[in-house]
Amino acid sequence: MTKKTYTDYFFDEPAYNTHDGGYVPLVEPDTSENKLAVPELLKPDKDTATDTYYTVEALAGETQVLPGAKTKTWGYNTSLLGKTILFEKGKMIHIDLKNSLPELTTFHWHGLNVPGPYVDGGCHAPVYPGETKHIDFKVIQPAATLWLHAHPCPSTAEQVWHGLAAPVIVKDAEEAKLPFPRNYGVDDIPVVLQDRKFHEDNQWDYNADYDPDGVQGPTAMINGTVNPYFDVTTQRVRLRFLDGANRREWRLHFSDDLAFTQIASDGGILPEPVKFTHLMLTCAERAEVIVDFKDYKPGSEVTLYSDDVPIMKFKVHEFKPDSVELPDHLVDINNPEVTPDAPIHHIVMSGMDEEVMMDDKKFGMQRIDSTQQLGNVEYWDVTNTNDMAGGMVHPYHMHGTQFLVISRNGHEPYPNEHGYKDTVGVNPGETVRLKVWFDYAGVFMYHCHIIEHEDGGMMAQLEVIDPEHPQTYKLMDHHTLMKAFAEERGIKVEDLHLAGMTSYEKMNMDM
Ligand SMILES: [Cu+2]
Repeated sequence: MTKKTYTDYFFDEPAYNTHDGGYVPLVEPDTSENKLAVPELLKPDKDTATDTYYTVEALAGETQVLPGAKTKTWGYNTSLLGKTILFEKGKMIHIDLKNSLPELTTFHWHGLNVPGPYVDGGCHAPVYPGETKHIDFKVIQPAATLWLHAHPCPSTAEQVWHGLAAPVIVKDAEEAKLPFPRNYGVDDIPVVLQDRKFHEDNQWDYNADYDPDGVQGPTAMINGTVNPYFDVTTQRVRLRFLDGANRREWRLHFSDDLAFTQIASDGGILPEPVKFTHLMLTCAERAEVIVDFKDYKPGSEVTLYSDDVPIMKFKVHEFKPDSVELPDHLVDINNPEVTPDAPIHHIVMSGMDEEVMMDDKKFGMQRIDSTQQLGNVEYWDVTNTNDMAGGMVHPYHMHGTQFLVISRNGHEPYPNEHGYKDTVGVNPGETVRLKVWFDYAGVFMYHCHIIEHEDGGMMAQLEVIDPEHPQTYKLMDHHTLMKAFAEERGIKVEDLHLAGMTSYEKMNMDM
C-alpha cells in the first residue's frame, strides 16, 4: 500500500477551535476507567433476502455514565445514543419511526441517499410525541458509516446533546471482498466522539452551557462512556470514528505516534488507503481507520488523544499474528462529468455567534434557496468568509447526496478527501469546490454542522427537481413548529425558549 505517512492535520492551525474565545478545553476525567460501550446491533423486526424491517424508537431514559446518580438521557432503542442500524445495499428498508419522547423530533439519516424531505428526516418531517410514522426506501449507495440524528430545527442541537445520535452501517459485496476487519464489536467498532459538561447530580444542562458558536463540555464521552478502554484481541482493529459533537473538533493521535490507516470517509471506502499519525475530524465527519497493534505485546496500553488530552485507551491482549496487507487501490469512485452549461452554485458561510448566516440570510423553513435538476452534475463553490480572530472552520454538510471534493482554493483537496463525502470542513478565507449530484428529487437542507450554527440560521435548502415528475412538498412552517413545542411543554408560545431562536431574535429575523 501507499508508502507515505502524513504527519499533519491538514486544516489551518489559526482556525482550530482551541483559539475560539469560548473554547472549553477537554479535561481528563477523574473517574475510574470504564469498558467502552459498543452499541448493540438493532435487531430487525423481520429480515428477508430482499427486505429489512426495523422499529426505531426515540425514547427518554437514564444512563449510568458517571458513578453516583444516573444521567437523564435520550436515545434510539436504548437510553443513550442508539443501537447500531445495519443496512444492506440493494435491499428495501421499512422503518417505523416511533416517538416516545415528550416533544416532537425528526429522524434524519445523515449521509443516506434517499428522497427529501420526508424520508430524509430533516425539519419538514416531524414525528409528534406518541406518534409512529413509517418510511420505506431502497439502499442504493456503497458501504459506509453513516448516522441517525434528530433534526427538528431550531432544537436539533439540544436534542442531539440529550443523546439522539446512532451509528448506521451500510454493507455491500464490494466492501466484503476487501481485507478489512469486520467482526462487529470485536475488531470493528463505531467510535462516537462527543463531549459533555456534567452538572449537579451528574445531569446535563443544555441551556446553562449554551454558546451560539456551539456547546462544548470538558469531558470526552466516547459511545456514551467516560474514560473508556477497549480490549484489543486482534492485531488489526477497525475504528469507525464519528464526530458526533455539537461543536468540538477532534485532533486524534495515538501514543508513540502510532501510524494508522484511513480506509473510508463519510460516504464510503476511499479509492486508496491513506496512512497518517494525526487526523482531524470536524462535526459530523466520519473516518474509518485501521489500527495495527503488531508492535505491541500483551499487557501494553495504547492511548488515543485529542490534542494533548487522553480520551481512550486500548488494552492489548494476546492475538493471532495477521499478515494481511491492504492493497494500494481499494475501490473505484464514480466521478461523473459536470453537466455542460450547468450553473455553478456559490454558497457563502459568514459570521459567528448569533450573526451566523448563509448567503446573507438566515434559514427560512418555507424558502427554497437553490435548485438543481435531477440527473445534473453541478459544481458547488462553498466559501467561508469568516475571518474574525483567526476565524473558524465551518463543517459544510448537504443532505441527500455524497459529493466529491474537487479543490480547496484551487488546490488539491486533502489526501483523505478523494472519496465520497457529505460533510467538509471549510477553512476561513477558503472556497471549497464540490461536485454534487442527486439520486432522488426532493427538498434537501444544506448547512454548517456546528449544530448551534445550523439552529442559529447558517442553513439553507435546495429543491432537486425532476422535470418529468414535478412535485409539491408540504413544508413545515415556523408558527406550527413553535406552537407544537409550546403545547408539548404546556406553556404559551411567548414563553417558549428555544436556544437557537435567540440568534434570529437578536438579528430581528424570522425563521
Ligand atoms: Cu459554522
